[in-house]
Amino acid sequence: MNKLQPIYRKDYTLSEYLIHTTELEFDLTETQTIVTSKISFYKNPKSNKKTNILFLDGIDLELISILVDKAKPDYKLVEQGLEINNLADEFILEIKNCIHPEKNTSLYGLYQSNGNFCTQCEAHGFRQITYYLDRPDVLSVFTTHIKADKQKYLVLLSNGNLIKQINGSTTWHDPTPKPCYLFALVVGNFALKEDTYITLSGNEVTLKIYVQAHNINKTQFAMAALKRSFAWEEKRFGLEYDLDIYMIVAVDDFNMGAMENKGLNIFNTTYVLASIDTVTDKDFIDIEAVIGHEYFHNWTGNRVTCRDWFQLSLKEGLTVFRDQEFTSDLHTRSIKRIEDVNTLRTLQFAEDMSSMQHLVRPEHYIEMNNFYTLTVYEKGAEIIRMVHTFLGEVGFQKGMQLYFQRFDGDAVTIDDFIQSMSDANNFDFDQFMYWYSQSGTPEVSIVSDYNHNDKTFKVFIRQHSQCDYFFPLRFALLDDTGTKLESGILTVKDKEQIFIFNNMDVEPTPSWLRGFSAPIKLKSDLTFKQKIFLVRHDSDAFNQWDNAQQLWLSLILIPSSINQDLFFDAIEKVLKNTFLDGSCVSLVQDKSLICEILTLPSEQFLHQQQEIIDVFEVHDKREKVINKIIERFKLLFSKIYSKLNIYQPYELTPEAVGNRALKNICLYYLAISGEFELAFEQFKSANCMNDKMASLKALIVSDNSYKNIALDGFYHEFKNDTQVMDKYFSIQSSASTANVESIKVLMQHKLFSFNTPNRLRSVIGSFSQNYVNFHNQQGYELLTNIIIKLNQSNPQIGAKLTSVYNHWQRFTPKLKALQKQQLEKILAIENLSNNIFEIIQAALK
Ligand code: 0A1
Ligand code: ZN
Repeated sequence: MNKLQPIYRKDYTLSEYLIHTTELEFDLTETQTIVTSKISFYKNPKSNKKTNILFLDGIDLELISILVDKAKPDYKLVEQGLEINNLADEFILEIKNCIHPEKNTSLYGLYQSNGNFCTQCEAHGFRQITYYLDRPDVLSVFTTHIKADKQKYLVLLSNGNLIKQINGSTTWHDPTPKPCYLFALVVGNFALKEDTYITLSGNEVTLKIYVQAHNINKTQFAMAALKRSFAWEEKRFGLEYDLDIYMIVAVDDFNMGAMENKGLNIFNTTYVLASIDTVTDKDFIDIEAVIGHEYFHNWTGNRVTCRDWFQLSLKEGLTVFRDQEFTSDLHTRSIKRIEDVNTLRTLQFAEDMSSMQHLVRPEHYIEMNNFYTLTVYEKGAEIIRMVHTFLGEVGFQKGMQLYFQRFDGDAVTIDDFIQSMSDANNFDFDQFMYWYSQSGTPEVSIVSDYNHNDKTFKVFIRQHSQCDYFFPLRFALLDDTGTKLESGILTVKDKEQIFIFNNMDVEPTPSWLRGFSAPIKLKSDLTFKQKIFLVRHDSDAFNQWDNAQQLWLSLILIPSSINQDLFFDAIEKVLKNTFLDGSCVSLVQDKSLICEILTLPSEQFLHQQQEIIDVFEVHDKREKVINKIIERFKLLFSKIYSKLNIYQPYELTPEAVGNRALKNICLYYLAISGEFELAFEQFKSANCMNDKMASLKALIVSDNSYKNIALDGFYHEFKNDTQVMDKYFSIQSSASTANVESIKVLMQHKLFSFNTPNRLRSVIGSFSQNYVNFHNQQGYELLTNIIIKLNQSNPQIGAKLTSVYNHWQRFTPKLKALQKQQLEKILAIENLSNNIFEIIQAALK
């Protein structure tokens, strides 16, 4: 097998052999791990090929012994695996092999984090543990025996139920058949937080969260969030947990956020540990969402899994949709929607414009790990959301029930899911499937015409893509007080469509694509005045925010195109909320929403709107608007700040979160205007990390006498807290004063750790988004050298960082040429990993 040959979706074939049971034994020591497997294979009854050959995946394994039905088989070691010939239709394979987790820096397969052992098997990590059919459509019951030095390692975990425990060894049995990507093993020393959950049908589930001992007092929130996840899943989806035990283990070294291994989730500590003193409001809500996400995978991903990895969005798009709904139900739905759409439009739309543009259901891959993307996850979730919008909650749940009825215990495709939705509701989704088979962001325009004489309001919708997408367009027609004259969902399916509304006594202001009902780029003919009206009066909070964003965008990029004073008058009305002096009643009551409205589009979002990305021009133009905002609103910000900056015990209620959000955005603008003392006061007196971070961010906007005092104070207070130190590094890498030299200094810091992805992300990842300071030859050289090192040590993270160059073709000529040179330099190195190769190849195509 040539390792650089892509794998194609169209080439999917059934596995010739399947597996009844897998018995594994792990003997872990400090210098090696011996894995013994006993696997019972049988011929796949669905396959009609006549073959007696079995290929098993295996990478970096030292084979010690192999037996088939107790005899030496006819086998050979081949690249990336093992081939066994002359096999019967049923047989038992016994293999012993050796691996070296103690040397594994890729954090893939079996590896160590702070001396503890753990695994990451999705997508193809199991083949780095032992020889196996490492594909998601081969499901087996697993039994796992673990042996380790009992003096050193007290905790020995695997999936399922603990069935035996004698000193220094445990045996786990997982009764639910699963693909090997859901296998997990954890061995080490941890402190345990324990609780129970009683399911709807009365089963008691033991909940366990394992963390390093010094973090045990930061597990309370995660445990409560886990219980909320169990309860929400029962209430909203009618789904219960199916084992007697659910475990979460938190490790510092993890490539991604978390992993849904059956009954034994492994988490990046970032998404478990939480306390008021160490995480922000957003962190709390994100942690709860990730805990929910992994739990919800138990049904959407584990009980019903993917047939092949091209179907990844089957589990991820659906599970992201579910975790978004979880957060929406528990917190403020409109704010959650604004945040999710902002992420989608900033990052996924950009991915769609980059060299890594791909389908939600990709057609090919070289390295599957490159496809855990915003497109598969977030756009995938948007597609599921459209299904939900078309069918409504009741219809959607009917579809889910049919899906589980049909496929529980199976490995299936996206088509199977959509077919269930379709059959349960008698709804035709044929044309809808373009969302999975067309890449890129659809562009749609909308023009309307009001006729005073016949009182009609005509709407012309036009799709500009190659194919005609089928999508729901949620809308309302508003009168001049913001009252709905008409509202609903238009089904758009043709290249051009006309909708006519009769009996419109007054000319309405349309509110289009409410709640962002489809992941499209919509151009409407709304006038400046109409947009201002919608910022103030739309009852759809998403559209209030979105219209404000459009106005900010115009003000930044083409200042002459809008009347700044009128826009600022509207912003002032939004700001002068009832809480201030009662004199001006704004429709906007939610302070989180006011904060969102006051937040300018990010530089990254602005880049997308440019034909040629000029990072310096975008930065300057954005700064100019920040200064205009300060000029006009400084006084008001001061008033709001002092009104809101009163001592209140910490709570995570929407009201309290909103207060802090609005207070802190005022502080941010005030700091830019020079009010550093105010920020420093807050830094000293803050009663939570949220406010502390906000003040620190305000203090580092430019050089001032408080900046270093605050940073040093922060360091000394939190130097023993790994999570907070990530914030400490990241805030410095993002600072307007950061440059290549200061980043190199950070990399010399005694707490910098090249092999810990969180730390690397907080320094290098953050710096790569510090556009004006990163985009120069030295910045690129720094990044390239890091990528070259990662190629050896951790190719997954290496590929992530290489993706920074995915937009190179859109930059100004000099930076474009420099980035291309970097790509070529990386391409030329020896032993380039598949991960990085695939990204570079796409970029240079
Ligand atoms: N399935 C996980 C994400 C994940 C994917 C790959 C990983 O390692 C290569 C780790 C985690 C999720 O969606 O949460
Ligand atoms: Zn997931």
